[in-house]
Amino acid sequence: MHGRATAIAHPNVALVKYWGKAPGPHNVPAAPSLSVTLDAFSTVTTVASASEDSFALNGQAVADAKVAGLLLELREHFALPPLRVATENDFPTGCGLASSASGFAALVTAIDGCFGLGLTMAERSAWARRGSGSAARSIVGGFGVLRDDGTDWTAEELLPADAWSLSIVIGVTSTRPKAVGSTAGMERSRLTSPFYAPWVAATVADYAVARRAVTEQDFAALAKVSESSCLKMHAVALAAEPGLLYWHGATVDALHRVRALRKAGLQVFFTVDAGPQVKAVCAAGDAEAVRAGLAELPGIEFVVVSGLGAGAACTA
Ligand code: 2P0
Repeated sequence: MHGRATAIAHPNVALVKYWGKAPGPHNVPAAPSLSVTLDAFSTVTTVASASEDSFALNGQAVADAKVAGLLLELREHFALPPLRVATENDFPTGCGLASSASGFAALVTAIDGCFGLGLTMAERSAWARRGSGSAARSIVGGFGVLRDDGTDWTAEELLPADAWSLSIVIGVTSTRPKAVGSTAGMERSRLTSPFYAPWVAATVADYAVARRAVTEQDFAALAKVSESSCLKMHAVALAAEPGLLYWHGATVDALHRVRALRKAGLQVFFTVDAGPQVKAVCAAGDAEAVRAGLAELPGIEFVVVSGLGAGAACTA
C-alpha cells in the first residue's frame, strides 16, 4: 500500500540565532530566528513500512531519543505503522554543522510523502521543529525565518535560493562531537545565564532588522546584525553556569581573519553556532578569496564553499 519514500534536506545556518525555548514541549522558540539554507551538505532519508521501528544513520543502527520521540508524536496524530528509517549524511554529524536540522526536515518530508499525509509546508515545518527547533527552517530554501505565524511556530521562505548571489564558506576546525549539545546548552543558558532575558529581547529586535536586510538585499545591514546576534548568543552561553565555551583557538583566529578580509574590501561576515566551526557569508564573487583566507590559517582542518540550497523535498 504505502511502500516507501525518500527525501533530501540541507542544513541551515542561523544569522539571527535561536538559543532558548519557551518552557514546555515541542521546541517552541523563545524568539524568532532567521537562517540561510546550504546546498553543500545533504541528508537523504528513506522511510518504509516495517514490522518494527528501526533507525539507521549512515548504515549503523542507532537509538536516538529525539527521533524516537518524534515518531511517537507523529504516530499519535496519524495512524502510522512501524517504520524503517535509513538516513545518510554526507557531512559530519553532531559537531556544529546542523545535522539535526537537515535530519528532521528530511524525516518529516519522507514520512509525509510515504503516507500521502498531504501536509502543507508550514505543517511539515512545525513537525520538523518538534524534532529539533532549527529543523523547522530546513523545510524552506534560500533565506528562511522561524516565527509565530499566528497559529504555530513555522518557517517561511523570505527569499528563494537563486534570488541573491551569496556563498557560505565554512571553516571546519574540528569534527569531534561537541561536549554539550544545543538542547542542553540552551536550557542551561535559560536557567542560569544572567544575560538570558536581555538576549531574548535583543533577538526580537535583531530579527526585525535582519528580515528587512534580507528582503532589501542589504549586505552591510545583514552583516552587522548577524555578527551581533552571533556574538550575543555566545555571550549568553559563556555567562551560563558552568560556562559554555564552544570556540577553539582556531575559531577566534578565523573570526579575526573574516574581519580583516572585510576591512580589506571584501563583502563578508561571520557566524558561529554551537560548535567550533566558522561560517563566513560573502558575496559569491568573494568566495574564493574568503576560502583562501580561511584555509591558510593553521587550525583550519578544511574549508567547504556552499551556495544557497533548496528546501526539503521528496525525491522518490
Ligand atoms: C540556530 N542552533 O538557530 C541555533 C544557533 C545552534 C546555535 O538551533 O534543542 O539542534 O533540538 O531545538 O535546533 C541548534 O539547536 O536544538 C540550533 P533543539 P537545535 O541554528
